[in-house]
Amino acid sequence: MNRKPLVPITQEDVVTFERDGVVCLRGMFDDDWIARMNNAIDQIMDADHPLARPREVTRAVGGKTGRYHINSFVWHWNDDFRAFNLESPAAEIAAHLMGADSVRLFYDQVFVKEPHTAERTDWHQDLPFWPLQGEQILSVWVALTPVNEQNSALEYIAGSHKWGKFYAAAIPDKDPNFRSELEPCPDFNEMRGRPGYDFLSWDMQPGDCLVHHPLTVHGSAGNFSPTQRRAAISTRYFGPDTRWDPRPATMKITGDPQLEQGTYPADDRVFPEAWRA
Ligand SMILES: O=C(O)CCC(=O)C(=O)O
Repeated sequence: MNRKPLVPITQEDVVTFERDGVVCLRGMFDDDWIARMNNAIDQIMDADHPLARPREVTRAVGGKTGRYHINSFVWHWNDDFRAFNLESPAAEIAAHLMGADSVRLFYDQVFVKEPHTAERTDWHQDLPFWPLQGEQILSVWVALTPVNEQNSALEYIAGSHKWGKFYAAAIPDKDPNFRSELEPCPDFNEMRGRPGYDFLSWDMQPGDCLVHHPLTVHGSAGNFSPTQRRAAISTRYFGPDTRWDPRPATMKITGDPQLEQGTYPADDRVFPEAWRA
């Protein structure tokens, strides 16, 4: 299993990430990581563990058996996820793109859309529901299966991380208790074709990844493939400029870190260091 990215990250990748708020990096993870993590996903999807945080949505296409499974903070109870977050190239990729000499793991999240799943991932930004602030925060979304327009490729709106917007947090199971005073994130499907909205999306192979800024607006459609699962792990990392900011309506962190508002979240138990130059 590779520790370093299989392909060098170029200055052009960094410029693209800073300009668009997202970059697609090809062929970064070897086949062993892909096989190990696909297997790990099969293990955790139906696991009955006290720390599991599954969210299930079954909105199926035409009477079929769709399933959208999300799970978060899996590394706390699964060694494959722990290794993936701390020993795969993901952490170095994160450090390189945020220009940091060290990164900590924030958390991991699994997104599996089985064939025939109509549920979309609504347009959203990530940062509004995270108890953090700073510029050195990002996600590495690693494709574990082929990904394309039919089976729920992720879509981004280029440059939206620079709009100065901070939309209300949206969560996929639409928890009615999760309230916010912030402006709701619009349905950007209505903006397609309008000037100023550049929608970005990529067909991907297992081992490719997307790296996105936490204010970049993104979402995905359902999985309309009759056969092809779409599975990805999105690992979130932060660098030294990050500060703890547990605002109202931000998500609960597994491990319940005890941190002072405005400090660097250097809690090794909850946010372990994942990479250092
Ligand atoms: O995979 C998806 O559909 C959603 C991913 C996402 O929102 C994220 O990684 O931040």
